Amino acid sequence: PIIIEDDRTGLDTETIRRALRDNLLYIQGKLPELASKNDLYMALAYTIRDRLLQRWLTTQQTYLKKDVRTVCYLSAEFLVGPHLANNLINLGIYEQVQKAVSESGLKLEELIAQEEEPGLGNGGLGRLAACYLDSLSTLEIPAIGYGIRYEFGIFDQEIHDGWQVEITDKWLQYGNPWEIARPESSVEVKFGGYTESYTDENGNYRSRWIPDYVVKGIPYDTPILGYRVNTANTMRLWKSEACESFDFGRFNRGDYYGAVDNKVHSENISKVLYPNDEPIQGKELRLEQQYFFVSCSLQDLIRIHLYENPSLDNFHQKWSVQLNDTHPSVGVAELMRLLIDVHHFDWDKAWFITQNTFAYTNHTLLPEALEKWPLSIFGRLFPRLMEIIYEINYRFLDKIRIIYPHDDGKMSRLSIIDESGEKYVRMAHLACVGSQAINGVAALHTELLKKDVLRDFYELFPEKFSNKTNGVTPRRWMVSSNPRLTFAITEKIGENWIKHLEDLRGLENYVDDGGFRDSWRRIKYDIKADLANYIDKKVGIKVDPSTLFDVQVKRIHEYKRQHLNVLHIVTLYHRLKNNPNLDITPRTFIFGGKAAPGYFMAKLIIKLINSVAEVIDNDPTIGGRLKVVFLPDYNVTFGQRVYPAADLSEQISTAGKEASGTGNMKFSMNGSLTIGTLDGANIEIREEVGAENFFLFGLTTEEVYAKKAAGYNPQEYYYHNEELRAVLDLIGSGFFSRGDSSLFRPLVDNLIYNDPYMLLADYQSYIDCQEGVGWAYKDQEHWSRLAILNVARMGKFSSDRSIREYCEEIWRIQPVKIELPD
Ligand code: 26R
Repeated sequence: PIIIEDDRTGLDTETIRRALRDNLLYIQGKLPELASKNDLYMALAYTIRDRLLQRWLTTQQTYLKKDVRTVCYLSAEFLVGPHLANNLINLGIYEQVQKAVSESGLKLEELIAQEEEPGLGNGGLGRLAACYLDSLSTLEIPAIGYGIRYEFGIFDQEIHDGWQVEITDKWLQYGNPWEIARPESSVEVKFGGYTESYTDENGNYRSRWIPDYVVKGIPYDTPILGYRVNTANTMRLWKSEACESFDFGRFNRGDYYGAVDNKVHSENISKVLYPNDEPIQGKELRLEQQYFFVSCSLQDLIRIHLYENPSLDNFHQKWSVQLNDTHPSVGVAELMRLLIDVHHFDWDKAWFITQNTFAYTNHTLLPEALEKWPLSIFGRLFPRLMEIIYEINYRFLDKIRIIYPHDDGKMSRLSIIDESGEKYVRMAHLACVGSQAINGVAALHTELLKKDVLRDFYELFPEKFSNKTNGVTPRRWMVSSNPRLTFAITEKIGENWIKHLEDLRGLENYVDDGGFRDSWRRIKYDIKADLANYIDKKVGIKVDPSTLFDVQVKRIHEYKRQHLNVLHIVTLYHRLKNNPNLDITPRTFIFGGKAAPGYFMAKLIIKLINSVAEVIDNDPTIGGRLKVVFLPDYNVTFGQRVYPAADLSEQISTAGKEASGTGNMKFSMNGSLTIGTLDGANIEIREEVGAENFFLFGLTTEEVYAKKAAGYNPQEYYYHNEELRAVLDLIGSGFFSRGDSSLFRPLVDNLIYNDPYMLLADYQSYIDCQEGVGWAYKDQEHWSRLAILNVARMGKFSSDRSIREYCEEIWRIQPVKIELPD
């Protein structure tokens, strides 16, 4: 007999089949014979969500009962990717569900492909937050991820005539089965207005904030299940709404449009993700977004805390709040405000709690990407926070004055307020002063933070600084995206590596096994053939799976140097034109990535890639030895397809510019070799896999600095390197732009006369290194050895390792086992 409970929780094929039918009928309201593929996907998603709910509720109940210490990850972005396949894998019911679904005449893979991914992030930072949520649950750490439920995530990218066109991402249009709205837990957030002082009933002198308007935040919760554990943590995203849908005062005065203004503005706050990983100067709405989700989250924490504790005195003992870059750093001032104005703490006690609650991760070295907000905007939107920040700064600088007497330079460099011209609030300074720990995301990055960007803070409190090298989750980036490789590995070394990635070392025993290398190559070939089919379907280009797949997927940025990759392609093309019988290793160059809509040069790079692709494709003398493909709309879903299919991973940023990179790790874990500079986590990847298994080129960070200091002149390279000059001239001449010599002029001139990212200085070294890659690939046995060794030595780059380090050294949080009731 099947009891009702089983239909919601049972994991065997028969129960799942029943549940699917049930959800289709009673949730989707569809008869099986009329159901669309999406109806079936939804029915399956609800079936799986039911199975998560029991674990989720038990997890939350356990946390409450045990009064645990919890980490709270504040992030403006969570780029989680599709949920269905990962939940199946983590629950351990992929096979049962596959069977249940196929009995209804369907393919599970097709239903999985139906899911629209939530694109609630730009790139690295947002995706890292998602990997960390996965690891937190898998390691059974009590955690909440707080962010914004953008109605429109990162835009969808189309390519028209070689140019990027942005399309609104309507990810919610068919509903989101993974979230649960909790309107009963809404909170209110103030904006604008003024502050006043008053004396309370006990004669205490206090401040209060009389806002201009108040916005309501409604939480939407999504369960994040760990791998083969019962822990399901919560990702809580806030949606903004107006407090009253109409302003009745205005409405009654006949001002109908004025009355809806407030509603429209309130709802705009969580409307859309800013698609920049570039500074967005003075966009008020972006600052409102940041404060909105941070205030909602801190109020939520306080409410949960007071539910379990008599006061907030021990707040910092129960919560560790991680600031994912400076985007949520206004939280430092907001927690002070809540403690002082609302909960009547005195300054010193509030400051002690605040400083011991927060920790700050920096994700970028680009000076232009360091957030600062004009005082004029900040003070108008948050008058009370402005007062608090002034007070924090005043007390902070008072201490500095004693440590560094008569050093005005020091004072103005450290100040939270930038007073060198127009006044700004420096968000990184607020984060540094208000946190107990500060970290970078790769060894080199942390060193550069200490030496350069945050040098004065490092001198002041060296004990706060540490490195936490990024990692990625092997559940999504190997098990889910690369089942064939997963099977091959597991067949040899068992499945422990999925939770203990260092165990991949065991693969080293098989590098000399010719049979293993053979099947390794066959698997890679099959995956490449799948991708080739997909490429043909998507963009109508035929690519040959036996060619070297050379892949660069990431946001388009000058510092990431996609155009250096193009210079290599044009160099090969130019050589083949001059010497049609030249023996080169046939390659397929695959690009993917979005450009910020306002970033002209990045958009021009996309156009250049597409233009070069077209010319090469239409040149019969090339005979398929070179192919260039730009795949539109790079996202998590496509990443899962492309990393497993790559032979070569392009990690070619100017040394000292890429904080860490995480794509570099995903490629390498899937058996692709890296060509890269000594930048970000590349350095540590090379250290792990061994210098002989990594294609290194380019200037080091020190050399980059030295060259800049000595007055870098790209023209010298242009004039002294004949091949380089020929390549740049070919692009500049209009050869790839139907004779239009003006189209790529800005790009070419920028390289010859300016070259801020030193492509020309690294050009020859890159070309030579690529030649080595080509030769190495010709020896397939040798290449397979290197690929296997790469995978075997990637243990360090699991996000489980990163999260363990955060837990031990910053959060001081321990796992809590979740037992399901029987
Ligand atoms: C201030 C502002 C508009 C802004 C600047 C930069 C907004 C967003 C960004 C993107 C940054 C923070 C980002 O994504 N950085 C990336 O973080 C990854 C995870 O740590 C790193 O791997 C990657 O090197 C880094 O560029």
